Amino acid sequence: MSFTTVRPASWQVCLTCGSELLETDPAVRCTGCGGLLEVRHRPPELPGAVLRTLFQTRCCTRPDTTHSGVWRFRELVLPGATDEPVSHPEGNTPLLYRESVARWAGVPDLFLKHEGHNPTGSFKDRGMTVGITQARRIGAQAVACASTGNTSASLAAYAAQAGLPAFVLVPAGKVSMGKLAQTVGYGARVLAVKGDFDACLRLIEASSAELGLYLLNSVNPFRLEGQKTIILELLQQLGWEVPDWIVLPGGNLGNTSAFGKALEEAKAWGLIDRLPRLAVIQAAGAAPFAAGFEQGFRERVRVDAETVASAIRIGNPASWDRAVRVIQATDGVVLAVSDEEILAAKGEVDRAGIGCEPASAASVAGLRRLAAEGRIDPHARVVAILTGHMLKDTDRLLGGPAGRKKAVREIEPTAAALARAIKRDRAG
Ligand code: AN7
Repeated sequence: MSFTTVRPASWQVCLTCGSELLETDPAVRCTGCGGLLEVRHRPPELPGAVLRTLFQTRCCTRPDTTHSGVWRFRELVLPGATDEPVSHPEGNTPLLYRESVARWAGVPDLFLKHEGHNPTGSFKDRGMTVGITQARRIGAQAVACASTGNTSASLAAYAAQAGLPAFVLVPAGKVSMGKLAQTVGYGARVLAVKGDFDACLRLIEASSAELGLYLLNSVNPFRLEGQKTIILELLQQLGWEVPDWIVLPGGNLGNTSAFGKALEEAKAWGLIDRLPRLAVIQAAGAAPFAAGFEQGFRERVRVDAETVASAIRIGNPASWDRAVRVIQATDGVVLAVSDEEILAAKGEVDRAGIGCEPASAASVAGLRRLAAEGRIDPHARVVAILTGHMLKDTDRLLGGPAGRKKAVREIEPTAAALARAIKRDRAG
């Protein structure tokens, strides 16, 4: 299409061939070349300082969609949408400080942005409220995704709210019970594919259009518009003072892409005056992007993924091209950490009384290593993103049946047995 008159509030552009599509085009990829799409907005009419005040006044208003941590920023998310969004509401997640975690990471000025406080327990809700709102706008009859678990739980919840049938493909036997239970409970149809996540995504991408399913994986650019608000909200919480680094886990690289877009727009539109650097952390057994970074992104890397952090067990990240641009634009780094480092970081976050799922702890594990190696200055202000709630993946917490027996001791219902047990524990 071509724009002969005034541009609409938003439109889509293919990042590979530059073709432009209407904002309401239902295609999830470029219809010409198959490239990834990006939503572009006309710059807001209000200057940055006025926007900041507007966002602030919406924080403590009526508990409706204005109050949502996504739709509070609607001018930067989906400015042309006039219909009421499908919102829980979501977002408004805390920015936490815990001295013990900061000390362990080696960076005293560390905040943890806990996206596990979203309605279904992960950051995915921020993307899904926009994705499902867009599904409604284009008249989708059913929605679908491939998932390592969190996307499916979120899709199921928002599809239920919108009254849309939802279908999810998950790698058989590789998704935590909590995430599966959520997905089933919200009423989605779960199809366990005998293959890994990458096979699930390939399958649903190839078949969704033919089956009449609107695809809501993060290849869908509207998901990313919602996930941008993690950045907008944390900047607002910091009084729009830009941190030096933002550290996040990387799997399919949707968040990495969304974060970069949010930051570049925030700078272009006068909300902030400089960009922070991004550090993307992958699990060593699922680290194609870290391998790509090491070789200057000369070529796209794919691996067979394996890690305890099941949420990021992804070997062929869909948003690769977008994420490469973001690392280059923010002078970012990409690092792989071992499962042992991830579990050690999770232990620290859990014992600080916060808790998170293993994939989330990758950000804290990576930060510790980057600080120890001098790649992040210990005096830097850092925000690390915790992407999912502690209860999302409890399989590791109790260490299987044997570990559970040790962690949760059974006693007789007598005062003597109770006293004995407590004495023993206090003695260490
Ligand atoms: C807790 O649910 O891909 O790099 O299908 O659940 O934006 O993909 C989950 C990803 C990090 C990685 N932390 O984010 C899915 C899925 C948690 C996650 C990631 C995921 P991206």
